[in-house]
Amino acid sequence: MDALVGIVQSIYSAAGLGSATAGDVWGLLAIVFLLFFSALNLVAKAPAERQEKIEEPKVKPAPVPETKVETPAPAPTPVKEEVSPSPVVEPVKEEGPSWTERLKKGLGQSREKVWGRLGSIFNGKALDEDSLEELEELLYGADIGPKATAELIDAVEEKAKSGDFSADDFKKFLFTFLHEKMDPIQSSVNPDLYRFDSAKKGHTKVIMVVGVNGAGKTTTIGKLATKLTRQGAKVVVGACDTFRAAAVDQLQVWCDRAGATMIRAKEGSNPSGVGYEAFQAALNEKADYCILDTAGRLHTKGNLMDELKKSKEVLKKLDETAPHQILLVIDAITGQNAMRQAEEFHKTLELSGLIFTKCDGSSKAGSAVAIVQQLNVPISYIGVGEGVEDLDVFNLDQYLGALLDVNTQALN
Ligand SMILES: Nc1nc2c(ncn2[C@@H]2O[C@H](COP(=O)(O)OP(=O)(O)O)[C@@H](O)[C@H]2O)c(=O)[nH]1
Ligand SMILES: [Mg+2]
Repeated sequence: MDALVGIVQSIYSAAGLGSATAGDVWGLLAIVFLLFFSALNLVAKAPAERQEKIEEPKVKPAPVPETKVETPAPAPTPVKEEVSPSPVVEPVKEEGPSWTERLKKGLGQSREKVWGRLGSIFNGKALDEDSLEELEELLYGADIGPKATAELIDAVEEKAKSGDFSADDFKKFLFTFLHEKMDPIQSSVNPDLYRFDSAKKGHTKVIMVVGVNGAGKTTTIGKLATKLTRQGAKVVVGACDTFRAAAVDQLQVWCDRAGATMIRAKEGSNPSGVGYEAFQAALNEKADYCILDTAGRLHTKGNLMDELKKSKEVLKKLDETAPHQILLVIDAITGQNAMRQAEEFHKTLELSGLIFTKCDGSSKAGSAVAIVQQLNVPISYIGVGEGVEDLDVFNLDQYLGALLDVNTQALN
């Protein structure tokens, strides 16, 4: 203690404060202890405060990752799934009855209401005047056209009068007669266009599809695109029906299912412009086919028919051999009016082929014979329903066999 008093006395003397006592030393010691503990306290608090300060930035940046997490939520991922329907649309399956069965069923009405009844006129006896008249009436009703009907009656009259014909003979006779009329024209169909040959891959063929509204153009193009892509062909479809948005959407669904690219109209485009753009896109993509779905129009509307001609001509700027096919879709139910449609479209566009649709819902399937004969244009495809499998390449033997209920194998 004395030593401490000495130290304090020397500090007091230096400061001119007089003599130091033991009480002063205790007081000073108490102050020193107080200062020491408060310093200790501060040191102990400091790390905790520092920790708080370090943790602070951890809390603050949280909103950033939060926004980062939120961003993908409205991001295009789910939208993309909607826009790209390819994984959503179920693949078209080849199922159900065979084509021959479908065709036979489809032509059932024509066969039963018209052609089947023809056979019943022949019962092995000679035909009298009444029976011949009935025959004539039925043939006119079958819509094979006045020319074929007149020729058929002439040919049958002599034979029938002699009583040589049974119902079966007559059917076979009809088969041969119609076959001879149509075969030279039908054999001009180029199968390359519908049966894809991978050896010719990359040479773009343009198929222009025309016809009146509701004939079945879009549906047929959808079926055709599906058939071609299934064979490994690359298909681009041009939606040239710029008048009806619903028609474009309908085509889009088919194209998505088929795996075909669809080219839509840009705003303000005219129909021939869309055809041109689609063909250009097909060439760029080295597609095998470019199928153009044109807007339906009445064959009597001159300005619309001219527009179609323009759409055809403009394609030649890209390839002077285009379009490689111009196909007229005819609804079989149309009957006699189908002939007038076909004549007008052919006059404007020089058709290369016909597609007969809805042969399943009509007893007028015979009109195909008259049109082929009159126009000298073959039937390329025939449709007997709304599904993909209800369309196939027109085969004359199959068609006549199904229409007349003749076993074509027995004939050969
Ligand atoms: N029963 C039947 N309906 C068909 C056939 N082809 C097309 N259709 C239907 O006919 C309607 C009109 O067809 P669509 O392709 O829109 O005609 P577009 O106006 O010429 O394009 C649609 O309801 C099709 O499903 C066919 O061969 N048979
Ligand atoms: Mg259409």
